Amino acid sequence: MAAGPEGAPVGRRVVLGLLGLGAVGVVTGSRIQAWLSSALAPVQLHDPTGLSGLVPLGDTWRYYSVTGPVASRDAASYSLEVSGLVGRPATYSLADLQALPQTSFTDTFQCVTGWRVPDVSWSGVRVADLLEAAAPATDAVGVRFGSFDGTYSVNMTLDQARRSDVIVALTMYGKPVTHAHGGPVRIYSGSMYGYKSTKWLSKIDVTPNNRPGYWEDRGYPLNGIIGE
Ligand SMILES: Nc1nc2c(c(=O)[nH]1)N[C@H]1C(S)=C(S)[C@@H](COP(=O)(O)O)O[C@H]1N2
Ligand SMILES: [Mo]
Repeated sequence: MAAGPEGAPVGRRVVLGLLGLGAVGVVTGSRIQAWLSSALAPVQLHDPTGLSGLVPLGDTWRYYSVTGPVASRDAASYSLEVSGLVGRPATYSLADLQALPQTSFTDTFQCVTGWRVPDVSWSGVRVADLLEAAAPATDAVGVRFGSFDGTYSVNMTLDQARRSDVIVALTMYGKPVTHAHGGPVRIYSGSMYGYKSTKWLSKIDVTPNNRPGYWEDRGYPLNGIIGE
């Protein structure tokens, strides 16, 4: 598996230094992307053929895990817990999720570090539907997506999580989501950078706040919407 800057655990200071946040303060996702792209651009100068310039950061997948290898879960052992500040907590098996209405769309996958993969088809259950079934309490503010890797987490506001392109993804390219891509079930959040899409999803926790998740705690914007 390829290891990118997001493939290994790094300390907060390292990431803040990498992003230049210590000097410039808060920046938006698009500025981070622009900065990283320009910071990484010199790599291409070492390519005497110039061919790598045709695929600046590559239209190819990187497989990220901040925890290294993750034990796989199959259809029988998988479960997703929806809990927290809700009136109706629930636990879904993979079959339960497959039995719910599915949403499909094709989109460009975009990591904040600059790589992107066009024309990825996804299908799965809208997070909005699971939230509606769970009946969030009136004082609920955010949603925390947890992973069975034991470490990764992502927060969104309830409004963000209810966007129609935020799904609990069961298929990718028309097939079950592979383990490397966070299967059997991951989040795909279409209008947000890749770090908002929790792999190996195990928990949707409705929270009284919108506290930073794994990468947000290490310098990435809490609002990961592309272009904002
Ligand atoms: N559990 C978990 N989810 C994760 C990550 C991770 O390291 N662990 N990396 C995030 C980042 S930064 C990106 S760009 C995408 C990458 O998805 P992929 O590994 O399927 O290419 O997953 C996101 N979700
Ligand atoms: Mo990413």
